[in-house]
Amino acid sequence: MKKMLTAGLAAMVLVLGAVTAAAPGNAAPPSSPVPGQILVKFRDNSAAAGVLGQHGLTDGPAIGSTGAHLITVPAGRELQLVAALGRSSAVEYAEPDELVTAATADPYFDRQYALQNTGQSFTNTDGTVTVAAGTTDADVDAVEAWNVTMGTGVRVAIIDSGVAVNHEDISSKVVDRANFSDTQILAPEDYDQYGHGTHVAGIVAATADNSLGVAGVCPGCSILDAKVLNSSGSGSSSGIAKGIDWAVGKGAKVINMSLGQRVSSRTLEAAVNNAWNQGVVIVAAAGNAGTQAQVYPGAYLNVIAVAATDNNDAKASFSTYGKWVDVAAPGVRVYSTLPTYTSVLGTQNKLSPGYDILSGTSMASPIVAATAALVWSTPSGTSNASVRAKVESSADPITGTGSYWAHGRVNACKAVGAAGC
Ligand SMILES: [Ca+2]
Ligand SMILES: [Ca+2]
Ligand SMILES: [Ca+2]
Repeated sequence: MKKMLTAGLAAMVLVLGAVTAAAPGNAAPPSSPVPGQILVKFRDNSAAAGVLGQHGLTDGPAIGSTGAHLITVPAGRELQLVAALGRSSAVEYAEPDELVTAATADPYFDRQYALQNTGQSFTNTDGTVTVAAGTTDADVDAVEAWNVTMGTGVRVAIIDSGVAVNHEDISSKVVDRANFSDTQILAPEDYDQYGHGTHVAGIVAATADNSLGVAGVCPGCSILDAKVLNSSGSGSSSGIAKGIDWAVGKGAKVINMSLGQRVSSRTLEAAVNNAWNQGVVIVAAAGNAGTQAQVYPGAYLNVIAVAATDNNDAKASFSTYGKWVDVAAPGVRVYSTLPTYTSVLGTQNKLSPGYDILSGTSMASPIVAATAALVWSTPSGTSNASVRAKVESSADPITGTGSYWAHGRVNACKAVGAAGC
């Protein structure tokens, strides 16, 4: 007899009946120069040394084929020297070397407090859910992490209800898929009729900077879509074990399981241990019971179990917690991709098609999975043990650390060794 899994771990969203629409926009920071250097192109390079010398500067290396030279200047004087050199007739142009941060030109980026919390409040597109202002920097510092890596090409397996095949912001990230559920794929909607896997996948890897929707925490990641939950959100230990094996064979570096069951399964544990022994980082939701009750696979030793926090870095009331839980991540009112057709979760929770909010440790787990994927493409990415250790040791020790969860709320910026966390 199959043991039935719980139907994903998304809690009901709260419908608050708010009426104001959120203004679209993006959170691109103002531009600023890289300290201590500027770019100068001379009309005649033979004049360079003389012109630069008048300002106490020396010539620097050429920038590829551009003809511009990278000139070292005293920090803080970049703009002043750009202006002064620009007035010289020997100079074709002088400009600051602009600090480039990951673009965030995704229309709903400002709803993604989990990635960058500026204390924003917002109302979802159809006006049914208002998210109250949170606490600045109660987030995983994803934008800062992207200055180091966007996780290009790292494969994350989403063991879930499938990923919609026609979604503008996530479907193209799926590099392979397989169905281990009892749903027969007869129509495009059957790939994720439930709606859970599409939301989880978007949290990991929605395309960034495409002027559409949202951004994943690991925008460069690829998705392996293992459908183990059927159109009602149910599956079996055996199905999930098959999904894990498949993901390992397809080169997954991280496996996310936003699902769980109350009873341990030796088959499921064996699949998890095999994946770990093959070098995969495994992440799972801690559960939404609001108690300390263990949930599997999250409770297995080789799985990072994830609790949910809100936009004030407080434990979500629904989140399972306890010392067996490894880390926390935002899981309350997380904005991500949804099927564009009517999904089961969408109907249950009165969600807008395309994008909307879901809450649950199901939403927290993929944030951690994506963070692990980013770490794989840094110098810490030498083994799954090393990646896991980095994700856990770099977490911010928010209130509850050591009791609600062992290691804190994850911080992608610190995990990848970026500056400005
Ligand atoms: Ca931040
Ligand atoms: Ca996008
Ligand atoms: Ca921070």
